[in-house]
Order: sequence, then C-alpha cells, then structure tokens
Amino acid sequence: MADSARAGRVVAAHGRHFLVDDGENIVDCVTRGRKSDIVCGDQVAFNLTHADSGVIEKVEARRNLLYRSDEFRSKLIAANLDQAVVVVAAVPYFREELLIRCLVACESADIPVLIVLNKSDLPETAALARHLETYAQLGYPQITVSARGEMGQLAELRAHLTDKTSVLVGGSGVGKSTLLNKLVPDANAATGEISYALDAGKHTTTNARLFHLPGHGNSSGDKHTGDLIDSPGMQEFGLQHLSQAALMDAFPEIRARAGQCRFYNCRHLKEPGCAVLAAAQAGDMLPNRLRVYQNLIGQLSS
Ligand SMILES: Nc1nc2c(ncn2[C@@H]2O[C@H](COP(=O)(O)OP(=O)(O)OP(=O)(O)O)[C@@H](O)[C@H]2O)c(=O)[nH]1
Ligand SMILES: [Mg+2]
Ligand SMILES: [Zn+2]
Repeated sequence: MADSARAGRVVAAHGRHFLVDDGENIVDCVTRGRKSDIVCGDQVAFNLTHADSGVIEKVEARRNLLYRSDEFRSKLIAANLDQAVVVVAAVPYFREELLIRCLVACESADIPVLIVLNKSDLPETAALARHLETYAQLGYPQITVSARGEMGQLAELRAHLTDKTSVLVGGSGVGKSTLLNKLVPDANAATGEISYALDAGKHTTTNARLFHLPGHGNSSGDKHTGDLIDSPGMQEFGLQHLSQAALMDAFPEIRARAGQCRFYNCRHLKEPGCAVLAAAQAGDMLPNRLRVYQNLIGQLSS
C-alpha cells in the first residue's frame, strides 16, 4: 500500500463499487481483484486514482458485523455498529419470526438493540404495542413512533441515535426509509407504497446506505452527531451461521436458565425436567419465541 493511502468509511456498496467518505469527499472506489465482501460501515484505506475515484487497498478489522446467511452464502448488512434499530409495524403486517431472528443475530454479534414500533398513527398499532411489552421485559429498549408525525415526536428516537452508528433493519414496508428521511431531511431516500402492496418480493430500498445525522441546531454548527444506515427490508433472516451454543445464548429467557435443566446438555426440545419448557408452560416465555428457537436448533441437526 502506498504511503499516501487515505482513511475513509464505506457509506454505500453497489456490486463492485463502494462510496467511501473520507470526512471531506465521497470517493467512488473499486477493489483490487474480485474481492467484494466489503459492507456499509467498513473502515477502509484507499488510494485516489482520480479526483473523485479510488481503489480500496485494505479493510480495517471490524468491531462487529451484522449479517444473515443461508446454506449457500452470507449476506452482509452493515459493520462497526453501536446499535441496531429493529423497526416493526402492524401494517402491512407484523412478522414476529423476523423480529426474533433479527434480535438473535444482533445478540450473537454483540450489537445492542433498540426496537422501534412505527406507524403509531394507525389504529392497528395499539394491540402490537401491548404484545411487544414482553420484549421490553426481556431487556430490549423500545419506543413507539410515527414517521408521519411531527419531527418533535421523534425526539426520543433522535436521542437514542446521538453519537452512535445505528442501522435500521426490519421487514419491507415498515417505514425505515420514511424514518430516515425525517431524521436526515436531505437524504431523499425512496419510500414506497407499492413495494409491499403489489409484490412481496420487491423492496423500495435496494442497497444499504449510511447517512450523517444533522446536529440539533446546537453551537457545534453543522458537525454531525451520529450516523444512520438505511437497509433494504428483508423477507427472511437466515441464521445458518449460528452454532447451538450461540443460539442458546442469544435468547435472554433461555440464557437466564442455563444450568437449570435436569440434563446438563439439554437442548430444550422435549427433555424431561427442562427449565425452559417449564418456563414456557408457565407463560414466562412467548410460545412464538420457543417455536423459533426450536426450529433453529432443529435445522442444525438436519
Ligand atoms: N401511516 C403511516 N405510514 C407510514 C409510516 N411510516 C411509513 N409509512 C408508509 O409505509 C410505506 C413504506 O415505507 P418505507 O419507508 O418505504 O418502508 P421501508 O421499511 O423503507 O421499506 P423497504 O425499503 O422496502 O424495506 C410508505 O407508504 C410510507 O409512507 C407511519 O408512521 N405511519
Ligand atoms: Mg426503505
Ligand atoms: Zn432444557
């Protein structure tokens, strides 16, 4: 690597092209060779080839990486995160399995979670807010917002984002990009009515993108306070990369009962004397969460 290499952060990845922010300019970079496992949020070293284009020479070690995986490959979402903002909404629909899988991925990557229930202006939201109280009891901080409301209503969310790099994740159509546009007025992210209504396979947002949050009009001028990454909505959240131990550790209500089952190697499937099954029976673990856990464990052995 030449001595002249500059440091920057990847703010967007499009195939083999990466937009790198060096604090002053956005540089359109490519990689050497075919290496392209670079993701939004990565810190890189690059060399300029022209005034506004360059070559990435090195990806710095990641603090953490949020990704999903199926049996063939990993799908990187974002790296070097302080927080994942998992957005849910009652409309178009609430998919609890997707929420649970997002939380498991964040737990296993050691990324703190904030659950944001969006679309509080819709009557369907109240019942979901009550259901989500269980998740607050599990230790996941949670706020309810309307991306269509006044900016003032987003003050609490804004406070959670200050001085952090956060990624918005969740299903398609929950309002991630609408929230982003409210928080970063010049982002101009596309938002969509049709994507989820007409074709469940289409997403309005197709690439992750990192934006700087504007300061709140304090004396520090236009110095931004925090970064927010918008990501494409997902249908599935594959967790093929997680081991049995990692899965058990990623469910707080299972983690809390470690060592309490009759068998030391209990997998909490149908073993007698299982503390986790007893908790579920007593109503101390959501049936949906136990079911997702058991399905994930089942997939490991198949
Ligand atoms: N009523 C209501 N509608 C909202 C709210 N937030 C977003 N929407 C609408 O929900 C639809 C989807 O919003 P998007 O922001 O595109 O959703 P997204 O999560 O970015 O979707 P993908 O990019 O496909 O992942 C749009 O029609 C928004 O106007 C809200 O708080 N209330
Ligand atoms: Mg979007
Ligand atoms: Zn057990």
